[in-house]
Amino acid sequence: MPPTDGDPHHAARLRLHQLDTADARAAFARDVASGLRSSPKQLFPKYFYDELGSELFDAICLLPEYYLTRAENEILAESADEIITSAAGDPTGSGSTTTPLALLELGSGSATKTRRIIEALLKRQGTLLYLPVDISASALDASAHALLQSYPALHIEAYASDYDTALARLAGERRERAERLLVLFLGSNIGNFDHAVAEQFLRALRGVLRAGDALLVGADLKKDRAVLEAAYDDALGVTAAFNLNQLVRLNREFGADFQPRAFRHVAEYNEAAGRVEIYIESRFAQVVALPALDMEITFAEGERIHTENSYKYDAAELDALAERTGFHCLRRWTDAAGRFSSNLFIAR
Ligand code: AVJ
Repeated sequence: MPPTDGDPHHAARLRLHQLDTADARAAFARDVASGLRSSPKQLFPKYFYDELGSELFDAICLLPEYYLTRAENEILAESADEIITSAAGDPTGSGSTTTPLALLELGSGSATKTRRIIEALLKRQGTLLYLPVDISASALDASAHALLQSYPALHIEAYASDYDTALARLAGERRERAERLLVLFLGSNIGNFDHAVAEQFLRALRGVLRAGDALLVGADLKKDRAVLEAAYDDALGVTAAFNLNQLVRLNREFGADFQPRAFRHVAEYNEAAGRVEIYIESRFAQVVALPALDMEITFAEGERIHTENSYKYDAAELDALAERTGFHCLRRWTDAAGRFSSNLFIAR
């Protein structure tokens, strides 16, 4: 461990904004009630990430079948310097483009992969302002302290929030900032969005940026069904636990009586739609009570709750996505096995 800097709680270098509080719980309750009343039933992936859910996702990233994290980490370890010089509009790497970059990350989680980018930026400009946004306050708090411990020249302004709330807040603050921005949207987080929503989201993000700002988008690539389905239904059952944990969360937060063992995890590649679909499937006919929402939910045998989509892309789709949303895809890096892509979008 590096020596402490006389500020063990990092108070001077950390500001943590909790943007979602009372409203967030009411919105969660509304989403659950309407999602479980609709047909087919659905729950939203952002609700996977309670404290246990965030830990289970970190475990997923270590699974042999879940190649995405390792592939993206390989790209970032190999090419962080090149990514930074391209993002800074400084292809020779001479540092001649002197305006420092600030780093905004959407869905930062444990921010392990981000270290490669942070190190490259610190090497280039000496200090760095890092603005992580994550729905999980616990993950945000833990990762911020770990990063500040590692990097004495780092300052962090963290937002515990969903993306929309954070973007609305950052839009106001962007105007006052002199730095150029590099935005990270890593790990195939964009894969949770339907195509139309992904476009809307990138346009909203573009609205927060200035021309020349950069966005690094991590996107998983289309590939063999067997590889994709194994990545989302691993042999140890960690992804199943991650998915079914959403029922455990409903038990805790809304007094529901879901029996996780009465359901199974399903992951199917829908090749026509280009996405892996994740479901919670009822093993038999049953009725579940949700007292806090004053609801009873009936399941037929085999009936499913759709909990997540994970879209897979190809290069042409990513280039087109950039053009349609006010960006230009300047460069794309892939891992040696060609499974995953890191795409550098520049705001036009
Ligand atoms: C966090 C959305 C990138 O889709 O690969 C992993 C979530 N779900 N295993 C993904 C997830 C099941 C993950 N993202």
